[in-house]
Amino acid sequence: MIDLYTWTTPNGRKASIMLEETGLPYTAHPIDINKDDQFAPSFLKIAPNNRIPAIVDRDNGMSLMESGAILIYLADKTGKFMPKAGEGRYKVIEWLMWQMGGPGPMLGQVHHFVKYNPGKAPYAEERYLKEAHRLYKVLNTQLDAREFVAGEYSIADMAIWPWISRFEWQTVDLNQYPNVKRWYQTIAARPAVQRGYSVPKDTGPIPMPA
Ligand SMILES: N[C@@H](CCC(=O)N[C@@H](CS)C(=O)NCC(=O)O)C(=O)O
Repeated sequence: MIDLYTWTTPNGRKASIMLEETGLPYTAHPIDINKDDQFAPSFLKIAPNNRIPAIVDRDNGMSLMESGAILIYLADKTGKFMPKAGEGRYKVIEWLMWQMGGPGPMLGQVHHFVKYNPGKAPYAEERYLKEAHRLYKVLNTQLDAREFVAGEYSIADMAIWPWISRFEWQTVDLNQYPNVKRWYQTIAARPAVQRGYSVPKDTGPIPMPA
């Protein structure tokens, strides 16, 4: 049994989608980051960076924060969605790290400046939108000859997809990136992804491109 501490954000959904995909039993505990639940001393004991997601594995008592670490842990625990060794494993880690260092922080800045504070910082809006389009182009190119980013459907796809699901916030037209659009729709159709998207509460249907 896994305890998942999460909220309805891209980083949180990575973990709930993986838990749904693996079929591991888990309990979701909402950490409402709009109400500062992430600063509660009980949460800081398992997530000292005061950010979601975090898990506690009741099988061994281990706690983990950082979505990338959580995905690797759950893949290793179940033997699913990441090769156990060899080049395939490192390709999955490569694209997982690309997400952690690229789309996560950069698209997060797009949400901050373009969606929530438009017109306040034109330089930042231009800078982060330019970077967002660069990252979408990289992803589109990677998906040119592949169905998924690193071979088989993996934790790398599960890490990237929730960030792309905010394409409307990012003012990105997925029709500009046809491989990303096809990949996005394929993953959105997975029942486990649909269930994981609604954890810890339903926020409406998955956004779909026109
Ligand atoms: N690198 C972290 C980032 C986690 C993160 O930024 N989580 C956001 C929600 S998506 C959060 O908890 N924000 C709370 C806050 O800003 O105080 C991860 O991948 O787990």
